[in-house]
Amino acid sequence: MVERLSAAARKAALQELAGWGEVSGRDAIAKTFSFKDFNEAFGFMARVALVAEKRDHHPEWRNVYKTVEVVLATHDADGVTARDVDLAKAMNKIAGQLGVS
Ligand code: H2B
Repeated sequence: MVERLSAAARKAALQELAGWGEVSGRDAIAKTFSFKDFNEAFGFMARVALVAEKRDHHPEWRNVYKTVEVVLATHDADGVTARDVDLAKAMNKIAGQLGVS
């Protein structure tokens, strides 16, 4: 079982993760991605879904038109772990490939 990150480790990880922040009242990290249009937002979600399924680590997310609100936590650990940090990095990379930070 993967370990929850300490508050200090989570903070350090967040400094390397553009656009990600803490969720108030919960041990989780979040980012809202904003795309050009729905097509691009859904394309992002489709790409991320393939990565998430491969890693067996899945986001909580909500799409409204061209935005995708993402919350990451490791449910099995009831908090943020390295698996969330790694998925957040992958999401930033995929968004970057679509021309969005
Ligand atoms: N996703 C996330 N975000 N956290 C988990 O703890 C988790 C998951 N666990 N996806 C996986 C699936 C687990 O439920 C299965 C049985 O491996």
